[in-house]
Amino acid sequence: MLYAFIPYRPQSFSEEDMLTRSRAFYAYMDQRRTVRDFSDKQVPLEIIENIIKTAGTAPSGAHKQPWTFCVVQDPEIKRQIRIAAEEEEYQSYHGRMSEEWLQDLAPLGTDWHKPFLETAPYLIVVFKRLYEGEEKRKNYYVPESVGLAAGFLLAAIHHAGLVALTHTPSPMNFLQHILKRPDNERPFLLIPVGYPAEDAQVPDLRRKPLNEIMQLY
Ligand code: IYR
Repeated sequence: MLYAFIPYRPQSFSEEDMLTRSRAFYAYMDQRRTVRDFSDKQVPLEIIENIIKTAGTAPSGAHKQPWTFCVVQDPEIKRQIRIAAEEEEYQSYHGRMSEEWLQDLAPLGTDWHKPFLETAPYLIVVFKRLYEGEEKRKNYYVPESVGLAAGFLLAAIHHAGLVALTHTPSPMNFLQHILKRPDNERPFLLIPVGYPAEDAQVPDLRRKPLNEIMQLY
């Protein structure tokens, strides 16, 4: 069955306004930084709900929307997640990650301690959904779709004036168990969200310039 098709007339702008808007949006997005030092200051739940609604506007294969965003604010569940994540991360930093990987991470100064998993007011755990329903109807381009939604999520978090960390404890199947997710879901990203700590610092890194990331044909 074909969808009903309806007119699409998005807002449009003059070329001059498009230039101004695209420059301003780039400048704004370029201020986004991954943060590892969080304040414990509370954030109204509705802001998080709006952010997740925004993530849910991402395109997806066959419009299957193969994602679930679990929002954890309960301190006890955050504690369980921290304990489990730190156990895995301890193993990763002490033998599971290759020498090359550890060298690549060294400039970031990360280690197996993950206090932000308890400090941040919310943990958004993004799950990908491999299939739907009893009859296991397939979802398509699941990692691409969920990756796009996660990108929208990060942009919405930044736009709201909050900060986030895209955390990937590995392996992260403990999230499946702690959050009692169904069999068709797999954890994709663990994203603490909140305000930065007053003394938060970020590495003074540089983003690749346009000529290194764009090829014009
Ligand atoms: N998951 C670990 C290690 C880690 C891996 C990458 I790739 C990073 O960009 C950062 C950290 C951790 O969260 O510490």
